Amino acid sequence: NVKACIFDLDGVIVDTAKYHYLAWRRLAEMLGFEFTEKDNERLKGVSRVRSLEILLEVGNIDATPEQKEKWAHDKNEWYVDYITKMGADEILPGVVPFLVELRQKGIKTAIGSASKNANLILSRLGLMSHFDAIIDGNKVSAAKPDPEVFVAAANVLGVSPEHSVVFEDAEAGIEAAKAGGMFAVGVGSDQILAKADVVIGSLADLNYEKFMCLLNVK
Ligand code: B16
Ligand code: MG
Repeated sequence: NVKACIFDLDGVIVDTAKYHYLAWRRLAEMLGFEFTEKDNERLKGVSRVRSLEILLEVGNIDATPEQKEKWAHDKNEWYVDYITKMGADEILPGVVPFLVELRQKGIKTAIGSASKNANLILSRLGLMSHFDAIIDGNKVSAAKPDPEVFVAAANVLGVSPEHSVVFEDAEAGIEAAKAGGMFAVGVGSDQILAKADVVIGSLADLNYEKFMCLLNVK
């Protein structure tokens, strides 16, 4: 039985994935190559530094550590510009009612995100109070697919991995959840998230009762 639900942030709780993409694409343009949405799939759930490395690989670009630091910094400035303009309408459908219902049923909730901007996003959208713990890219060192971020979240909640469920939109995140011994719910396309225990289109498809059914089907 489930005692904790741990949510990825970008792409599960808020629609920030598009802003990450716009900012990375702008950097690629500046460096003179095209960065497609398909290329961008590889960056989902991956840390900022690792994302930059993948992007440079796609563009076939060699860079010094100083250049890399500057580009990662520029990308983040553009990204922060976008997210500070976000409104509550960019919270993904179904998120708030599902969080409220989980807690009413005594299930703990946490964020397990690779982002260093998690607190900024959650406070801007008024979502902080819906979570019992927030573990983000500032608190862990190993990036997904390493399970560290989810294991840390379960620890803070005092729940063991087998009683924890992770919601993720990225392949690296699903791998992290499975490596941590947790049940993984993929949010998005079942082609991309084939390694998940179950896949849903969005949290709008779920309420507590349907969620319990999902867990039992597996
Ligand atoms: P930042 P998540 C991840 O967040 C994003 O999916 C990924 O695209 C991004 O590079 C990473 O956060 C780092 O974000 O640059 O804001 O520190 O999906 O784990 O919530
Ligand atoms: Mg994500």
